[in-house]
Amino acid sequence: MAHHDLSESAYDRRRLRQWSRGEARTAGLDRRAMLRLLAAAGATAPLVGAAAGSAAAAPGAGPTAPTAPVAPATATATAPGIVKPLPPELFTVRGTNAETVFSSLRGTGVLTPADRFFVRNHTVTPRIDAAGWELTVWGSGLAGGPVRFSYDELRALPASTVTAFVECAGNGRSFYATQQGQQVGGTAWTLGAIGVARWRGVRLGEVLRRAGVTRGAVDVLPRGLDDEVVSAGVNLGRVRRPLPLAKALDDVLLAYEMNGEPLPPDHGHPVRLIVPGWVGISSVKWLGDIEVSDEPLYSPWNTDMYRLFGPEHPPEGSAPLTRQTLKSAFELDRDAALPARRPVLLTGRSWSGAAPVREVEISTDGGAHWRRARLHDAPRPGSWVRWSAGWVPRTPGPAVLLARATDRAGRTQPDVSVHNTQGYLFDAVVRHPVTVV
Ligand SMILES: Nc1nc2c(c(=O)[nH]1)N[C@H]1C(S)=C(S)[C@@H](COP(=O)(O)O)O[C@H]1N2
Ligand SMILES: [Mo]
Repeated sequence: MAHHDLSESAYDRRRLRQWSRGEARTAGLDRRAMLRLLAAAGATAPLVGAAAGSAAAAPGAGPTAPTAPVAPATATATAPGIVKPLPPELFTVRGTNAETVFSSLRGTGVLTPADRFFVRNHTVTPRIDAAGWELTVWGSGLAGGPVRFSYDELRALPASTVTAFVECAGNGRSFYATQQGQQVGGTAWTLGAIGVARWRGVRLGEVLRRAGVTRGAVDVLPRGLDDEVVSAGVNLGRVRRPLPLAKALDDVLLAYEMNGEPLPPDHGHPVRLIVPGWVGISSVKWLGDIEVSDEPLYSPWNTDMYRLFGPEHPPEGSAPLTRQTLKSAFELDRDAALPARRPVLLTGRSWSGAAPVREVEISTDGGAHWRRARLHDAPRPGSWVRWSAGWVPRTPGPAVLLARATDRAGRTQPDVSVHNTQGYLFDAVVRHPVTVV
């Protein structure tokens, strides 16, 4: 298992080597591509010494923790630390987290309304006043000292919008146990640790350029303002996970709106990161500061966690996880009762972190026969497609529904997912039991 002493320096050096080798392979980004992106960025704004007018740093100011007022959230009866209501028809509470009840998405559009968007909190939702908040960008990868941006300053920068899912790396984890008989650790999500929203904000690349990112920068490390995470007696510090500069300069957004409204408290108010296509942990909520570094950075969230460990993976673990995998889900309760000889319209959604979904097949007889579902959305990267298929159940008794997606990168959901000890990236076809009555 991967739970070593996090402060062990030999361990850190080993991770350092893995990171510099492995990340480039997994993300498909090499140093040359990164330098090209950096050069393109330089065409619109100077790379060095480009602090934004009013956001310029006080010279010599240290990289101190931001000073936004943070108060503990009001506890709710069901999930301590989540602010929004969690009615059981919309959410299943799992510890500090709330999973979307997938059947509650039936009839909603591509965008997941905030009232049913899943919440994954390591601790509790902090209450942060946008007026007193600021983002600090600092580190050895900048030409000068720290640069601070107020909420209003960020909102005054050129805005971008992107429709993208946020999906937990552990979404579908419970099926390692229930479908494959394998033991895994972590929150026992079914398929509802995903939501799609239209995010509006400013490109991270824009902010990094204004902060004076240099050609020597390799990693950025966004960090949240929520409480420090204590796991098995070890204080891991505040939630933070390094991003390679190439991704940071590509399509990452500092989002301040979700579906046309200011970000709700549980989803990162006032500003969060959105890293399209990548595992949810990348999209750090309640952003407080971003370190820009001229050497690779580490945190528990890209060393011990969010990598693949176990017999089917290298002894030192896989490269840090980046892209999400491929999944499908029915908008139907498990064990739903369906009347025999009455037509039913089965609906659901499929999504992939690698490429738009190309095709969805469904089976209503446990996988003996397959047919194509009708797609209701133009396949788009970073989003999901809604689909439907008619069915007239004949024989009363138990039945198993299956849905299997194929994406334009050529990936098809397999029958079995490759096991890893922390239960990440489940991608196998999920068996959905119903009863014909
Ligand atoms: N600061 C902070 N950012 C965070 C987290 C967190 O606990 N704290 N959880 C991460 C994880 S594991 C996921 S899956 C997504 C969930 O985003 P959501 O709660 O808006 O659905 O946020 C990520 N960003
Ligand atoms: Mo997550």
